Amino acid sequence: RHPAHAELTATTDAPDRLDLAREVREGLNKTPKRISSRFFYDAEGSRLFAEIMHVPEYYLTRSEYEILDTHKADLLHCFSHDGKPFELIELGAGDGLKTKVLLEYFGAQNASFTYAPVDISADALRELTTDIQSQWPQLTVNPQHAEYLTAIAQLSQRRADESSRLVVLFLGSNIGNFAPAEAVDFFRTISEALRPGDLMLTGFDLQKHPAVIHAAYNDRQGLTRAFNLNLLRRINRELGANFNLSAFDHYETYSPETGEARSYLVSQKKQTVTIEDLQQTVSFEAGEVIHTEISRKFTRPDIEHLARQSGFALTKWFTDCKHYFADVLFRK
Ligand code: AVJ
Repeated sequence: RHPAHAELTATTDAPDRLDLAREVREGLNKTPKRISSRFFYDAEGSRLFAEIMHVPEYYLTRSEYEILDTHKADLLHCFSHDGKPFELIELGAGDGLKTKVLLEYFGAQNASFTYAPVDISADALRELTTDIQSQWPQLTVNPQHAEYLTAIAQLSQRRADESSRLVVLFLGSNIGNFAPAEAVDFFRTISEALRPGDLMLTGFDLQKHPAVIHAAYNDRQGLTRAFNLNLLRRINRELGANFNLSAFDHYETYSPETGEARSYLVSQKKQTVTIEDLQQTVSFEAGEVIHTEISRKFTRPDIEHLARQSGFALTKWFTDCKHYFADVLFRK
């Protein structure tokens, strides 16, 4: 497929209503109750996350932006050794805020590359694609509305150019949403789909003063709170539930011992919620929580370990001036 004007590919396996139904049926029967953060990103959730990236406490985006902007020449040199073409695949592209710094620079240097943003939010992906094609009309954009692994499997099979190198971008510390063992499995699956010489650039949020991390997930404007609560709004809309959003609160913990920031929704009172499409009622005690997200923070040894365990060599380590964040280049 070589679309001059890309469309979303037909093979869509982003989490849909049925996945949400299964997740809610199973997750709200667990103790403690839980719903995966994969379900945050409906249109409203993606919009809220785009806003979170600009709140003063959410340092992650600014730190990573600084890294990519400072090191874009070095990155291009690594991606395209000897001026060879490469295919950029971005997992969880979102609104592409940070990636545009690279696209802009790579374009200005006349680098030969294509761009395949992958996202589970169709709306975010459509906006990103339109936006990028209007800014850089010559760039080949191959958007994929899919979950990460599907996209990786497909892209490794249908490289446009057999000699081109794949460069996987996995920015924003999205890897932080995985449990440690899942992160190893995920990276191993990616490394198995790649060929020797292919690269992956991953953004990792680093461990730092716990108060700085805690504040990033508990911003004063209440955007993180709205983002977390939006999950209940989505369940109301897609599954006919009657969650009363004002009867739930946002609560965040950060443990410097495990490096895990965790988000919860807290029931403010004893209450029962009906989920019509599941023909199910769910009871909450006052103070009972639904666990909705883990955003893990890393140390350098964690990252070295992850590379080793998943069949990658850690080749470059880029960080910002505060050492809050790292973009790390792995080579297959
Ligand atoms: C998009 C997964 C990197 O965990 O920091 C932001 C999502 N959650 N605020 C993160 C998020 C609450 C974010 N990631």
